[in-house]
Amino acid sequence: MKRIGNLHVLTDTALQARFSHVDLARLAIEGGANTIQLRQKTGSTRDMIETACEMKELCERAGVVFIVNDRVDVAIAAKADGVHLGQDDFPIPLARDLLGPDPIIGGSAATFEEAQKCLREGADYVGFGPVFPTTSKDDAGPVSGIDILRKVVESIPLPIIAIGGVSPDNVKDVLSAGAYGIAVISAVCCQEDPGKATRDLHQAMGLETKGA
Ligand code: TZP
Ligand code: MG
Repeated sequence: MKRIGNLHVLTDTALQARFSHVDLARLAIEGGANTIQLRQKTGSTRDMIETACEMKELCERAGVVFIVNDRVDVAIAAKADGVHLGQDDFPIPLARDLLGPDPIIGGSAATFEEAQKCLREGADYVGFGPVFPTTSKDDAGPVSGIDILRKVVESIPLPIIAIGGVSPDNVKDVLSAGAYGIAVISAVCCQEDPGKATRDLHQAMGLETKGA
């Protein structure tokens, strides 16, 4: 299986302005994130490529997986480890044609049927959710809850990354349902200290600290 990582931090500069994407990547890596996803919905492509290249370098040095949200072109330009695609984004089979077999392609699913579609189309993992209520994504779709997450985990033979309202308080429930890992925005990016917030998640997940 490809190296996917189980603690994904999605960097966000729309919900907060104190930290840049690169700041957030650095702090999240320090806190124990093992996958970083650049998630930027606006702005110039050139700026985004520059940011992605900086983030890729940081991640590579730390042995952390680097994924670009939505933008196959930016992922290619920055030699990212992969791309994360929603149901209305660049189609997964076409992305695979462009990227080749090795890069990671993650697909978003809000329902069981969408998770099946991700599998059919050749995704390497499924970002499933919102599992819990979230205000970080306007069109996040219905909240699945833990029971549907469990059904997806039991029926879809791919790593399932739970997303949407995941925090240190509920991460244990998500993992108990069988999720391979979690992806978060606000639980890291919108906290006073994103490094500590990542460490809190890391600890709540029971992950081993590097060098410990
Ligand atoms: N996809 C489904 S919910 C969501 C995305 C990108 C937002 C997750 O953000 P948060 O702040 O971790 O709930
Ligand atoms: Mg998308």
